[in-house]
Amino acid sequence: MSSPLVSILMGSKSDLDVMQTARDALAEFGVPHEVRVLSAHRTPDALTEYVATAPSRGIEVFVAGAGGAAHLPGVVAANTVLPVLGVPVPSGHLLGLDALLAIVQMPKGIPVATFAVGKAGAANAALFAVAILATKRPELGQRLVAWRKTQAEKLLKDSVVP
Ligand code: RP5
Repeated sequence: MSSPLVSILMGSKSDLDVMQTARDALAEFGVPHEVRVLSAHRTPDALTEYVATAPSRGIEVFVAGAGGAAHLPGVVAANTVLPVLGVPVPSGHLLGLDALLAIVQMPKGIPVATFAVGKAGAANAALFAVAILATKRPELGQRLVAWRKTQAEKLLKDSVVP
């Protein structure tokens, strides 16, 4: 795979089941990416160092998933002006509502785009990353159009419920 364009970050290995969905979607589009487990509160120095050096490796978009008091996407956004797509991961007693509110309620000035809780959000964040990259790469835009066409065809094929 050529040098990564997207960084998929997660706060814990326990987020991998959800974030694998983003990884699979990027792989489906042939978008080179790298995946790291780095935590805003457990490994803050390693996280800021990683985010600071990512653009020099060609990273253009971050997809960051975390659960609980999900600081990760906000801390990534605090350290870069590249787009940060936040995925609330369901974990613990509040099942992702905590992470959703933590990510979506970023105070004015440091934006994080927030997606749905769980695998749907992880998939959509990856599709959104492809859309961002497609603004400068027409072939990716064509792949997105074809992907949506296939999705619609599948739905229509099974649209008649016997
Ligand atoms: C967050 O805390 C992680 O993103 C994860 O969703 C949650 C729980 O982490 P573990 O205790 O499972 O490592 O930092």
